[in-house]
Amino acid sequence: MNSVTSKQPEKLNDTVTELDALVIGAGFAGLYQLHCLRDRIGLSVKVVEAGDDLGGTWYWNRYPGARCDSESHSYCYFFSKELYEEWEWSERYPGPPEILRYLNHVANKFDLRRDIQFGTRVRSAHYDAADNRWLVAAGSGQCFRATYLITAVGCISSANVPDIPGLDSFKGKWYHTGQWPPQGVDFTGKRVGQIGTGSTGIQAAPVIAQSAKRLTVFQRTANYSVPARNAPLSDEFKQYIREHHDEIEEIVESTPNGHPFRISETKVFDLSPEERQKVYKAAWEKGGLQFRAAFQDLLTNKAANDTATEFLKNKIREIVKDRQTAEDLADIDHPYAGKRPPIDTNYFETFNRENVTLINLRKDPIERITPTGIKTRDHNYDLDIIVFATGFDALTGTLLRIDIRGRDGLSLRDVWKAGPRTYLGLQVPGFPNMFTVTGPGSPSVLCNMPVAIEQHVEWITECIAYMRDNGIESCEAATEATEKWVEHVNEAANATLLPTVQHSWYLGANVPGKPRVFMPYAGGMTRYRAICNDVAAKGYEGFVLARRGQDADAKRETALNDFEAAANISTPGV
Ligand code: NA7
Repeated sequence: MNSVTSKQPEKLNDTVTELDALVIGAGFAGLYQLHCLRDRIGLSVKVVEAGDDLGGTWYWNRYPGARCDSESHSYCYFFSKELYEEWEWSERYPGPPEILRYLNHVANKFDLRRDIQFGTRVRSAHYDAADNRWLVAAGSGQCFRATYLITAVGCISSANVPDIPGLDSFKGKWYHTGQWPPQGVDFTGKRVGQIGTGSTGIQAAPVIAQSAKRLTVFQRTANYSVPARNAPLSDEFKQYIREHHDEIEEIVESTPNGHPFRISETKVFDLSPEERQKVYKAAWEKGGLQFRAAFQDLLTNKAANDTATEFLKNKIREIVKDRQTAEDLADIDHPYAGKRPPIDTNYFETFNRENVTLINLRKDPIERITPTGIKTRDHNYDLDIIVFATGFDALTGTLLRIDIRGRDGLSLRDVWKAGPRTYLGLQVPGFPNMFTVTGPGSPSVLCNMPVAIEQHVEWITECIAYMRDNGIESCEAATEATEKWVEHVNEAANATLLPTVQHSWYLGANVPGKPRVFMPYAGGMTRYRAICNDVAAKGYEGFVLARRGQDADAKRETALNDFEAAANISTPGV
């Protein structure tokens, strides 16, 4: 697609702006979506963003130790070779400041800021069938009317602060890692309690421990972690990156997780125990998510996975000096990578510090927060600061906080009451012309995010271009195709060990009351990309593409009725 002259947003009055497309969110997804729709196919587009600046996840997640788990030379856009070659990453894994510098560079290069409105949180988005427009209202009192609504809200952007009794009474300060104050937090001389030992807690604890007077880590579920082995990139590697855009892109597009390394073709039991140990040792030394790629069958064969868990638990026992602490840290109840596998810098070593204590909540659960700290069943911990590294209402939380209503007032909250149902993670029946970038049912969080984002944004752009070229007014996932896709998402998950972990956020289990449905597509990015391409090549098979007119209205009506019947829901009034 070539660059074209784009239309301008039109202000209908002081509060209403008319657009072709409204994009919600100015992270990796929203920025690229704006560029594609505006500069490649000439639409009038606005991005609205709740934060005061761009960056999405990286705007909010500025907690101590925050760092991307994907390697920098793959945690970026590939669509522009010039952009890829001119940007120089400094470390193996970028931290928020460097990622934000990168995204600002992208925004400047493609002149994106002029069409982004910051500090604007979307409250509602209602589809008006008579006009085939989305009416979107923001907290600022502003409204937008757009033909296409594209949600680029991120998968892990709604903070999950657990409802522990007494939080309001706490006299100290508390923070959630996903809503970190831009000015930072000074831990010097403070007694800090950290709740949560997922990827975030594992990154944060070593850094907090360096300045806090005392750090008490409250662990509910023990977790594996592999050293990240972060380091500055060598000049040689920087040159390799500059000169190998096409090759690196080919790798990230042909591996199931979108990372710049291939998964081994060797199965665990193809090797003798000694040979296997050598592979694990080498993977441990190499560090990072590549550990998961050490064998082909780690995520599909429990016995194979057990060999990895044994290796990793032994590493914990080797590193951590206090026997009881080591046992509490190594008392892990799920397969390796069955939950999102963390990578770290000195996490287990941190428990050898004199000022750090681990509390095993499985033995001594939190009862309440008091004015002076945290009370577990058996102890009181006096604290000045509580850090909630307690994760997110992932994949659906941010979308469901917006009052999204499709045809005839159909509410997304009702439609997803029993868990998200989408076609390809891209659309929901009853919500014409609404596209969800990395929505539930797509690989999303099981993939290196920018790779998943680029694929979705390009697919959506091509779909909209096709609609316009063919006089199509609305595109809507068909019910039958959606039901089949949901089935396939379940099948793909069940072919792995992932759904066996009952307390995983992939299943929504971390948020009380959230339906337990395995949300991301575990069939691999490569397979998913091929499916999406095939759907497009067949004239958007599984989508109802409608031209304006009675015939189209009838088709939409049928699609909606089918969907309601399948989901067993009634259509609420507007
Ligand atoms: P995660 O992976 O959801 O981890 C959250 C942690 O917080 C995890 O250890 C939870 O224990 C713990 N948690 C949550 N609620 C509570 C309560 N009420 N009491 C005690 N402990 C609690 O979130 P992260 O931010 O670490 O990582 C999210 C993603 O961000 C990550 O996967 C990367 O993709 C980047 P649990 O395991 O539920 O027992």
